[in-house]
Amino acid sequence: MRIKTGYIACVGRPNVGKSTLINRLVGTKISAVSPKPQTTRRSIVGIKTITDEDRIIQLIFIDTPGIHRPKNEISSEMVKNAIEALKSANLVYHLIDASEGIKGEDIDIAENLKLIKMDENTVLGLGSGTGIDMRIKTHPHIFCLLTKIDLVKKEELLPMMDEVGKWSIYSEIIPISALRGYGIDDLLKTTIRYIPDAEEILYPQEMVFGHPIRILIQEIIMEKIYNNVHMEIPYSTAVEIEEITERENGMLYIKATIYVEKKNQKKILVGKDGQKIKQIGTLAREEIEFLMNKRVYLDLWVKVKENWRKNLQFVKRIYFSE
Ligand SMILES: Nc1nc2c(ncn2[C@@H]2O[C@H](COP(=O)(O)OP(=O)(O)OP(=O)(O)O)[C@@H](O)[C@H]2O)c(=O)[nH]1
Ligand SMILES: [Mg+2]
Repeated sequence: MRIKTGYIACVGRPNVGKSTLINRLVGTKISAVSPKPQTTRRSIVGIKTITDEDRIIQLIFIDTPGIHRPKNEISSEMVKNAIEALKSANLVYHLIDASEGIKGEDIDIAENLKLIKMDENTVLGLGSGTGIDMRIKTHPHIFCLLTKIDLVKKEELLPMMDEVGKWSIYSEIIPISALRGYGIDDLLKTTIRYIPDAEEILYPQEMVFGHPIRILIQEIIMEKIYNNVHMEIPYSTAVEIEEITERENGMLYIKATIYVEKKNQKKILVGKDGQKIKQIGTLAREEIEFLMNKRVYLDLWVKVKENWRKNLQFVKRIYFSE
């Protein structure tokens, strides 16, 4: 039996479709998606295991926070977390949103990726304050994925493919639409060609989510907030899962606290007569029930924690510890 396995890090600017792609590749929702940039706050590991007659292939995808210029403790930790994911990668997908065209930030990321391909010891500076000493062992191949091609005409796509080709960084350039599923089979087939042989697979075959279940629940609640609450408020929101208990009747009891930074944000999040928080709770509960195939009681609390985004200890506790 031949075994192949490897880590594939998915990086790019915020909102280019990294999480949508990861969900599509592993075949189920594991990472939050929203139209707002900076939805993903920590790297999320999703696993796809393909078995056929004579081989097992395990692809370990790492979704990462969008790389941007950080403004506070949480965004700087997010960018560091994204860059850390490159350290273990055998292959990197650099996503560029074709519907928006190539931006300066895409070029900055590409230039930094070029360094990790070539140098043993690289200090990556993707955004100020994020210089990270890389000590690359893997020298990953890098694919350019031009995303959201369902929104782009062919005449517009071809010049973009030419342009990124000139950068001489990418082993492959593949246009995709993660939303519609275009180009995904081609991407998977090509990916498998670049994944090394291995002695054994790293995760059990049936596993798709590489973290404790608490983190999946946190992602789901966060996603409902990003998609249902007014403009800036999701950015001031943090979700902490405090308890998950299986009750005797088989029901899962989940207690979560949603932190906001100011009193008036709490008012908006709770809504008139508690309508907003109830809507978020219902949407999140339905999705958790679907994913876990269990009845769920979701107990949501809203608390104010002033300026938590600048509180490194708090940020680490909620998002960067397992
Ligand atoms: N039309 C179209 N929209 C897409 C596609 N892929 C993603 N989107 C949309 O783009 C938005 C951002 O998608 P995400 O997957 O959250 O993007 P991301 O790169 O993970 O964003 P961050 O986590 O904020 O860095 C969402 O509204 C998606 O529905 C696509 O192939 N076509
Ligand atoms: Mg994301």
